[in-house]
Amino acid sequence: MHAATASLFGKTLKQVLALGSLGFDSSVQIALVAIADTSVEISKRLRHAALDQALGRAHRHNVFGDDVQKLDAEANALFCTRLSATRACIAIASEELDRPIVHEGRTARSSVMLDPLDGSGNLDTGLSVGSIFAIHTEVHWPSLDQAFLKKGRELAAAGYVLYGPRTVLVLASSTQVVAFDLDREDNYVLTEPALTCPQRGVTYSVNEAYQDDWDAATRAWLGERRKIAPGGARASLRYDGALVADAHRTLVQGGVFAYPGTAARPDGKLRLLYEVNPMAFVFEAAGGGASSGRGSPLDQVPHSLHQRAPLVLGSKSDVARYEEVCSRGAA
Ligand code: FDP
Repeated sequence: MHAATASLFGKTLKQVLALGSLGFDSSVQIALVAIADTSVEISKRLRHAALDQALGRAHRHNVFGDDVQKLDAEANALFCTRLSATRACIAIASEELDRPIVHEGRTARSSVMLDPLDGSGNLDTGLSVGSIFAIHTEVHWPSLDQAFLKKGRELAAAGYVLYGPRTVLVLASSTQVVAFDLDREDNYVLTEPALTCPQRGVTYSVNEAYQDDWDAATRAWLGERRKIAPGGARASLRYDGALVADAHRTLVQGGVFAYPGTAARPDGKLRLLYEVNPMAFVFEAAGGGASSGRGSPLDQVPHSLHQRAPLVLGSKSDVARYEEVCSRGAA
């Protein structure tokens, strides 16, 4: 267990940040509090969404061509309003915004990237969804490129909120990962002082319906992985269809999550800045691995805000095996 965080069990997120235990500067702390407070609102909104008739389509598409749900739009507005109000935030980029929000003239230091409501295909059925965030910090007033088109490796913080039977906020610095549960008084209370991804796990998590469209190496890897898990155990398939839910299970229990590219979409579906990098940052800080086929996505210099990237996340041995098979072209 990480010595610095072992004694924090039961403390609130605000107390943990104020103690400086995770090493975040004040602009990151302020942004994190705004993100956490917004997620509490979203969690409540989700709980009563059917009763409030808040489910269903917003009848428009986002920059990716996705069918926007009413709750996607609402979650995005809640995050942007609260983050903008903190004044600690210089710029906000979101999966639901064509262009980032930029607060010119602020001396603030943090720029935030968001997937406000991930897995929104699960909304109508009441299954788990999430919010994903990542934060860069700046010393000087940045151009948009400087603010966002930086390697994921340079992130100051990243994490996600899982809205399931429990509302769980997972938060990573570059060296440690902690988790908080939302309590009855709507405080995030630390329940995992040092999350580490197990070195192996039986589960693989992938939308196998696309296998005919994967390249030969990915098909060979999955063919091998579905028969036998690392260590010789029998493999098991779990797929929730929401990245946050599938990644969280993989982080806690080990195994592997994959959203590879296909012939039609070589970069897959997941967005580098809003989904792939935040998750890769969490997994690597937790001792797991992340790959886009040729190394970690965190080492990729983004060329555009809305670019996509293939993603394999999970136990180190699983991710290493994926890279090995990809580097050979096929097993
Ligand atoms: P959704 O479209 O429901 O928002 O990138 C979004 C995402 O969900 C991820 O959360 C999820 O892992 C993936 O898409 C599921 O895509 P498939 O339906 O193609 O499996």
